[in-house]
Amino acid sequence: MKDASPQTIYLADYTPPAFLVGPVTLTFRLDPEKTRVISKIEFRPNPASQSDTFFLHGENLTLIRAAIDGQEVTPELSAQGLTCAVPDRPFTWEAEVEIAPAANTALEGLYMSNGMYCTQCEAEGFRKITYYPDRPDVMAPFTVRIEGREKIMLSNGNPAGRGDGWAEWHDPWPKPAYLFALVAGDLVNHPDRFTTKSGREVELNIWVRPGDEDKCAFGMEALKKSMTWDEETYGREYDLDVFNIVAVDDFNMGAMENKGLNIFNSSCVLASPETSTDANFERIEAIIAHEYFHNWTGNRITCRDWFQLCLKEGLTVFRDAQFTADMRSAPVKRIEDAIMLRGRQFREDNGPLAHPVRPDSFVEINNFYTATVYEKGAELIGMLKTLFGHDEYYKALDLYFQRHDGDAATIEDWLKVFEDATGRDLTQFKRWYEQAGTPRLSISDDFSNGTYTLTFKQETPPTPGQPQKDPRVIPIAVGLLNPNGDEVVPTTVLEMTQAEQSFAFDGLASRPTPSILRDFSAPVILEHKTDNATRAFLLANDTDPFNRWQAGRDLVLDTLLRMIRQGDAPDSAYLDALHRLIRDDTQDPAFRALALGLPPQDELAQLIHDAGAVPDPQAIWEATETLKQARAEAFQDTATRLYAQYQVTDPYRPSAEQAAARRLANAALGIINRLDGGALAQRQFDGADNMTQQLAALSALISAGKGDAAVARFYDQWKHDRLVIDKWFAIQIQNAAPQDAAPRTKDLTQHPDFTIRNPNRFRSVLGALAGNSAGFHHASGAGYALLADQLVALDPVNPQTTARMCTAFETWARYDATRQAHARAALERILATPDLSRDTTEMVTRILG
Ligand code: 0A1
Ligand code: ZN
Repeated sequence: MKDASPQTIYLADYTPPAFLVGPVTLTFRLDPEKTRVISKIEFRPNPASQSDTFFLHGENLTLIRAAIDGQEVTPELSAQGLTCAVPDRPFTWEAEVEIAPAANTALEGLYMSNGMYCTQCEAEGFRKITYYPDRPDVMAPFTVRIEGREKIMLSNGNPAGRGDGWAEWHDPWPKPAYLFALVAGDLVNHPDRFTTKSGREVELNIWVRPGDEDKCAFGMEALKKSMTWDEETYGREYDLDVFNIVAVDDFNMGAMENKGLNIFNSSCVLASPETSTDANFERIEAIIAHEYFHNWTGNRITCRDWFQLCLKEGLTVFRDAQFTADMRSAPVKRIEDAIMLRGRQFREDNGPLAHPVRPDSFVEINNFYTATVYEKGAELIGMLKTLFGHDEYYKALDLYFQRHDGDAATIEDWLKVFEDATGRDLTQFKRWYEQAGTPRLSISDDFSNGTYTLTFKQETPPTPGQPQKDPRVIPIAVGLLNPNGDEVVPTTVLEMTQAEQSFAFDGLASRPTPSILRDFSAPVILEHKTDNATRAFLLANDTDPFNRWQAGRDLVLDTLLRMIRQGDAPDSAYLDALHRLIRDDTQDPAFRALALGLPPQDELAQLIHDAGAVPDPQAIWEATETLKQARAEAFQDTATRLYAQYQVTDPYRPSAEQAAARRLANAALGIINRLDGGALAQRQFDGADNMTQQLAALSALISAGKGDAAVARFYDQWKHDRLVIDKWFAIQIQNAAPQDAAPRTKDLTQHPDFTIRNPNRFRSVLGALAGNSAGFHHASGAGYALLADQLVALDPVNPQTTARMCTAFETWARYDATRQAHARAALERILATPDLSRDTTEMVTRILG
């Protein structure tokens, strides 16, 4: 049954394009208020299509003139595009349109950021530039001429000439319109070169606003490492003479993989030790890699339609995760990814916005750039690699590149490649792409006559529109440990295919301790009723670093849940086990810092909800505070030692090793800070020569209630640097106590540097509020009301960012009646706003359920 809404688009309705496109020539006459776009496009009827309707997408365009084969025509215009009578043979389409980039605050299509022209065309932004079949299965080579007074004028592909007031670019690789890009402005570059393995000389540039030149070196190194890594790991070489990256301040997402001209949110490329944290450096390296890797997984092989988004995104996220694991620490990366997946994707899968990795319908595709499509999509690739092993995985990938280069492909094509390369049937595996929801895996075991049997049961709760779920293929990596801590059975991948299934291990002298779901081998929730002694044993002895960390996490969850539910005191066995670990200097400092991390309060709320109770965010916050205090008292001496021992004395480098030391030292600072009233934090703040140290100290000072002077000084020091000021806004809200979070946020929205026009700034303030779980969900409803006010104001300016931020409300139905009433009122108020965008309407409607 189809939705009554006329705008819902269904995967099942896909039909091939009626016309195919040959070379595209575009001329831009730049002007902030009236840019002219002149297009010349070769069309030919598509023999694979039943339709002869000539339809071109186009939104907010003023059509000046249109012609077919040189003859003026008068197309029929609508809000979505145009139709026109055309000959039944190849023909040349020409059009001239006018657009107003300076008035474009939605940041889709051609817009202006700080006086610079730039574009964002994914997913459907090209139709705001000119009339075109704006769908990813229509691919063409582009030639672009830019006319303007800007010093630097860039587009996709290779430079094809430039002169006074003009520049030309030619992109020989057929591409869909969503990969089109244009940038023009008074930019400066950080140049470099790269020679590909077959000897192609590539000119590399990072283009930035004057003043940002000194923040490009790290990004450039990351780019070169990515290029080498993709050659060595996947055999993929770069295919143009230039690779340009541009940093833009006003950008809705992280970055965009436009062919040969990646456009980055400046926060995802600019880096310096003074202004960026270790975490920023790691993220920048990963995003540069991600966009670069898209050149093959996304650009050379693209998606047939937007339902196939995970084809490029899941695979590219998987590839960037492999890259980070290779560049840094693989276990640390895996643990961080699992934390992120549970925090964002499991939450999505569990709520009103749950959707399959490959959705089968949407209203606004921009609302489907989600953790499910990206991160769960990447987990599915990881499971294929685990199931088939290294060699078969790369055999399949070679076949994928060979078979589909130049194609707009589907998930069916992708799975067929694996089937053909491995001889296996993936019919059941495909359910991972089609069924939403996180499977829950419960475990029981038995030991008799030397045989140890593990029995697993899988169950996926219903999700919107999908009441019934079928069993999935789940790769469960398992190892068995002896009572003395030795591993008796090394990691073995069990392939679960049934709703309930047993696996036996024989020849064992005694009952082993199982280590299940090693390296987080599948994106499932383990329901393993084990005891704390076993968890402490695994924390001390497991050979799998992920499961060692998981054992620690299970211990802390157990104590926190008992504190919240029963008012128990912090568990001393947990404190002892953690203390043993952090004292052990043979352990990786990054791993110890991760073990000191506490579960997100939102995740605790979800667990309490899953167990059939109503979570109280205030009680969760209080328990977390009590536990932190107990840890501080128990670990004081160790923390003092660790803080001193892990100070980095060498000059700052954003390396994994240095970052690990700073992370552990800053975790120790957080502990000491609870006992010394902020004295050490003040010393660190005063002496810090890098942002990692300075921000950790500032955060500690605010938590200790001693932040006022430091907050003011930090602002004074950094008021010229927009990215640092984003941090300044966020940290004050992240560290606010529950009752202070909304009032503090409200004050900050009145600060002269707050603006809803810049997505980074909006997110740094309102995103920080949404991330302060007890503050946002405060029983007063002030958090909900404030976010609703701001979203109502933002929607007419920037629908895409408004819609994304609505996800803050996705868990509203977990809470008590008072909170629910406040949340519902806030959501209904948003929905009742006149002329609310399609983006936000879809999100709020789905969230309300
Ligand atoms: N494809 C980009 C992310 C991106 C997606 C959508 C956008 O506008 C709706 C913009 C950027 C990536 O995966 O990096
Ligand atoms: Zn991507």
